[in-house]
Amino acid sequence: MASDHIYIRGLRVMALIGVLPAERLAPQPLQIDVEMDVNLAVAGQTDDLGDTANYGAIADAIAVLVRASSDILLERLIARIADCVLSFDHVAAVTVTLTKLQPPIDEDIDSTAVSITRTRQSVNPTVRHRAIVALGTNIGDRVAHLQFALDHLPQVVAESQVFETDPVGGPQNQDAYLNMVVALDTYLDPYALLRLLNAVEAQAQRERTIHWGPRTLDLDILFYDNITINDDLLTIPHPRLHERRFVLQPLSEIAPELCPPKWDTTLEAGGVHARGSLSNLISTTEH
Ligand code: A4P
Ligand code: MG
Repeated sequence: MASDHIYIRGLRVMALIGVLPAERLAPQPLQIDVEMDVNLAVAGQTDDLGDTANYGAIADAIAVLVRASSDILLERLIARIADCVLSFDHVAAVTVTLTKLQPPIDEDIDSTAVSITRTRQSVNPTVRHRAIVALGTNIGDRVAHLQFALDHLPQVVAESQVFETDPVGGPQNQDAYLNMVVALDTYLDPYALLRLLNAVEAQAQRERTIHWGPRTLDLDILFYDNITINDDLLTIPHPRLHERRFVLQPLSEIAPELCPPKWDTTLEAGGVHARGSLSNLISTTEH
């Protein structure tokens, strides 16, 4: 374990949590304290945020996750917070303390709390997993939204070009999308990865108002290792990927073996235009 630490202290968020009927009805105040093991030596030399854990982004991600919680036990919520923190680069281990500031107990008591320590090893005793994620955006500064997503995803090991694509489905006269596909190396399980993607979407201020409507950022899991999931929360492989050139064209650049045979000749052509790499777009686009 590194002997360097970064702390987030006294993060206070209202959340729905608890076993009692009253606790299921109204959010209550929680406090989150986090101690992260991060090797600070490199950032100490380079002065570069990319060489350390970004505590601002981590605090935002925790707040979004806790606010959206409806867990019953502190034990469940704290495990999810630890997962979330460990998904950020450079965090080798984390100790989280989760405190109910107004516990519903008939005694004179200040607070109740649970605390856990998790390391990357304890989350993943075996191997890391390979996930393929599709990104889409058609509102505002689309290039910045893609970059925001890449900055907040677990380790990106392959990245397609960015494609400008005509909207498929949804309301008339939506603006064009930017789409791309990335491969991630992650120790998160599929559900923890989905929660992380939802938190990143929420941080990009996505509003889910219209089905298939315009969005600042949409993050879909296309594949996770070679597993199949089909339940209320997740469908993997993504059910509509075979119909969509805006997914298959970028996917074919980083994992052609995952595309259905002859997709390029059977799917209707057009509506998908390569715009080059994201880093190239960032350096050439005003935004
Ligand atoms: N969910 C289930 N499986 C998955 C998965 N594999 N990955 C659940 C991610 N989420 C998954 O998603 C609704 C719920 O799906 C999630 O809460 C999760 O539990 P959502 O993102 O809230 O809703 P949505 O985006 O409206 O639906 P969805 O299914 O993501 O829409 P699509 O199919 O991705 O279509 N045209 C162009 N050119 N480019 C686009 O990117 N995107 C769409 C959205 C439509 N037209 C487009 C594009
Ligand atoms: Mg989606």
